[in-house]
Amino acid sequence: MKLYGAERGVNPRRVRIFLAEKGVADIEHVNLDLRAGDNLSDEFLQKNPWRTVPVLELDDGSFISESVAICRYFEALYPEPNLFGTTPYEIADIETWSRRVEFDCQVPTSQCFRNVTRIFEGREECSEEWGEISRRRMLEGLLRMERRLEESTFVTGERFTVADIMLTVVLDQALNAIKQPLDEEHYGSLLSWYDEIKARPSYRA
Ligand SMILES: N[C@@H](CCC(=O)N[C@@H](CS)C(=O)NCC(=O)O)C(=O)O
Repeated sequence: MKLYGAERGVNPRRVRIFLAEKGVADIEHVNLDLRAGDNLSDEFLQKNPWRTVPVLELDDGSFISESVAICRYFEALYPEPNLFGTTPYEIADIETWSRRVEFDCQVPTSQCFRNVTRIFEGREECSEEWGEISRRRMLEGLLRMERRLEESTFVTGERFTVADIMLTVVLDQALNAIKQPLDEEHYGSLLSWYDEIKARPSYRA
């Protein structure tokens, strides 16, 4: 199997952390330079018409091209450690929190990053105003996660799941790429959770 990704892309990173948590190492990694437009080539278009990474190429020549779908594929191949839930309730609860992280936190964070830094200017319309609106939405989304983490060790409760991986890449992008300061007073539980996550070996993936 071959995994097409990009070193700094948040969605490829979700898959890399997921694989590290599963202990899966026998995958060939192909790194694309998104700023240089590697993902826009005709060759890559054949692999994923959406022109995004990650993309997993299977040994039979088929492709899976959504990060969560790739994670689900690996969960089915390697059920342990479980990251998507086991009981019907737990599966639904992890899905609930994962979607909250994606819609309330990842979407505005990504929109803030793309519009404030104008990283893909020339390929997409950029708006400073939309970047700043997205920043405020990102901060609101992260405050909701702060409230959650005041009462819960991990995003979905007392064990690490895929929802924690989703929040990890959001926080990385907010703090390191956007350089958004998050103060202890308002985001203390979120930052403590982040310290725990950064201590896991999978964080280096
Ligand atoms: N929903 C997709 C999103 C994939 C995505 O947007 N990937 C970014 C990198 S993090 C990308 O390939 N961007 C290239 C571009 O926008 O040109 C997933 O979860 O895999």
